[in-house]
Amino acid sequence: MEKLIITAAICGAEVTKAHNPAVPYTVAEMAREAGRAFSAGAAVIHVHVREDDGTPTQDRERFRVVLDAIRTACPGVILIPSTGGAVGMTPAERLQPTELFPEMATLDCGTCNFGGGIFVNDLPTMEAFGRRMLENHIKPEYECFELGHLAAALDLAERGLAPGAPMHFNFVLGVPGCAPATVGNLDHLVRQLPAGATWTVTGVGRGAWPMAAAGIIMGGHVRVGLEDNIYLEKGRKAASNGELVEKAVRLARELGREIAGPDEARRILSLA
Ligand code: KMH
Ligand code: ZN
Repeated sequence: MEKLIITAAICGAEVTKAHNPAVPYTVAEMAREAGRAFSAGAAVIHVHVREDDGTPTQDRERFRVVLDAIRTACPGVILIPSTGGAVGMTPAERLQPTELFPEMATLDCGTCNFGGGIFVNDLPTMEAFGRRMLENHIKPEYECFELGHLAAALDLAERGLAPGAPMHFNFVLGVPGCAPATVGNLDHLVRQLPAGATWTVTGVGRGAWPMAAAGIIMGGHVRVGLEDNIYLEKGRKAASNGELVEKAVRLARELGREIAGPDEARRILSLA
C-alpha cells in the first residue's frame, strides 16, 4: 500500500471559536495551526480564509497572505485552497484563490444540503470551475458530498471541461443532510473510481474517526481538522489541529500504514 497522505482542514468556513477556541482566524493563527498540523504529519493543508473577526471570505489578497504565511511555516507543504468558500457565496467570489495559481484547489461536485443551507454547485458552475482549473493548470481535488457527485465529476472530465486522469477525489461523508459517513457509502464510491485515481476520505462530526480508520485500511488517504470535527474523542475537544493529525498518525501506525511527507504526497498525487 502507498504511504498515507494526511490532509489537515484547519479552519473551514462554518466552525467558529465558540465551537472550539483553536479555530484560526488571523494570519498568525492560520500559520500556527498549519504549522502544528504539518509538524504532526500532515502533508497537505486545505485552506479557507477568514477576516480577523472570523467572517469567512474568499478575498484573493487574504488568500495570498495566508498561503504565503503557511508556506513559510510549513516548507514544501501542498496547499489546497477552497473554491467552496461558504454557503451563499457567488461563483465569482469563490473562484478568487484560483487567480493565485495554486498547484491544487477544491472543485465541488454538486448541489447539496449543507447543514441548514443549500450549497449550490449546479452543472454550469462546475463547468466554469473546471475550465478555470484547466486554464490555470490547477489539479482539482474533486469534493463529493453525495453519491451522485462522483459521476458528475467523471462526466465533467470526460467531456473535457475539467482536468482528467489521474483524478483525485475527496469523499466528504457525514455533512448534515448529505450522504452519511458509513463504510458502505465509502466502499460504494471507491468501487466506481477509474483506474489510477487517488482518493481521500473526510468524516464529518462523529464520522471523523471511523472514516479515518476506513481510509487507512482501504488504501485511501485521510483528511482531519477543525473544519470537519472539533473533538479528539467523545466529550474532549481538540486543543489544536496538530492534536487531530497526531491521532490520525497514531491510528495509521497502529494499522501498519506509514505516513507520506510532502514529496511523497506530490508523487502519489502526480503533482511532481
Ligand atoms: N464550506 C462549505 C460550504 C470546499 O472547501 O470546497 C464548502 C466547503 C468545500 O468547505
Ligand atoms: Zn473546505
